[in-house]
Amino acid sequence: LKLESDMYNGIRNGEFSLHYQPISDARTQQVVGVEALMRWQHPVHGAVPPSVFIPLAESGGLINFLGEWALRNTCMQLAQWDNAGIRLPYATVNVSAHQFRDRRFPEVVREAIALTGITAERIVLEITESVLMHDPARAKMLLEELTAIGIRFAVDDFGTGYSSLAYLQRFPLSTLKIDRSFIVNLPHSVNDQAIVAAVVALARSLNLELVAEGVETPEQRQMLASSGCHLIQGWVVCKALPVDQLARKFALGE
Ligand code: G
Ligand code: G
Ligand code: MN
Ligand code: NA
Repeated sequence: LKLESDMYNGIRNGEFSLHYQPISDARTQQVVGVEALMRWQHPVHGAVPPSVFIPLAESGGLINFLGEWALRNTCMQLAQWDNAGIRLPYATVNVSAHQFRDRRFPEVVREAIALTGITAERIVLEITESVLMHDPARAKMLLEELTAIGIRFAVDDFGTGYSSLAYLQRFPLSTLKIDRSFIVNLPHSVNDQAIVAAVVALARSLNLELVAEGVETPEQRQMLASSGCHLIQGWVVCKALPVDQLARKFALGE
C-alpha cells in the first residue's frame, strides 16, 4: 500500500503532529489533564484519520517508532508548558498492542522521561483491556516495573473488552476510561445509566480515577457529575486541538 511507504517519509517530513484533548472536572470544568492524539496531514490526501494509519502502522511495523515519537513529544510538550508557566498536571498517551509487547518498551518510556526531565507521575499510559488480558502475567510485571518509577496506567475503552474484576484489582492501575458507547445514549438510556452507576461503584471500590469519554452534551455532563463520575472528556468541552489553539481556547498561561 502506498500510504504505508508515505508514512515513513511523512514522519521525517513533519507531517505528523499531536493534538491534545482536555480531560476536565465534570462540575467545575477545570482542565486536569490532556489526552495526546496523533494526526497525519498527508501532502496529497489531506488529513488521514488515525483509525486508518494506526492499523497500517501496526501491521507494517512502524508503530513502535510512531509510538515512541508520540511519547517523547508529549513529554517535551509538558516540559514546554512548564517553562511557559502553564500548569497541566498530566498527559495521557495511547499505547498499542504491538508497542506494549515490544521488549524495549519499558526502556523507551524511561528514556522519554529522562530526556525531558518531567516527573513520571505526569505520564498516564492508556491501554485497552485486550492488551492487558493478552498475557496478564507479563502485563502485570510490566505495569509494576513502570509504576515503580511513577508512570500511571489507564484502561482505555473500558467496558468494551473482557476483563474480570479479579484481574483488574491485580494490576496497578490509576484510571478507568468509560468507553463512549456507554455515554452516547445518555441521559435517556436507563440501561446505560445503570452501567455508568456500576462502573462508578467499581472505580470507587478499586480506588481508581474515572473518566467518561465522548461526552457531547451538557445534559450528559450533568448526569455524569451527579452519578459520581468526576472527570469527563469530549466535544462538550472541546475536541482535540493543536497546541496553539488549545492555549488560546483555555487562555493557558495567563
Ligand atoms: O481522534 P481519534 O480519531 O483521535 O483517534 C482514533 C483512534 O486512534 C483512537 O482509538 C486512538 O486511541 C488512536 N490513537 C490516536 N493517537 C494515537 C497514538 O498516538 N497511539 C496509538 N496507539 N493510538 C492512537
Ligand atoms: O480510543 P480512544 O479513546 O483513545 O479514542 C479517542 C477518540 O474519541 C478520538 O478519535 C477522539 O477524536 C474521539 N472523541 C473525543 N471526544 C469525542 C466526542 O465527544 N464524541 C465522539 N464521537 N468522539 C470523540
Ligand atoms: Mn485513548
Ligand atoms: Na476510548
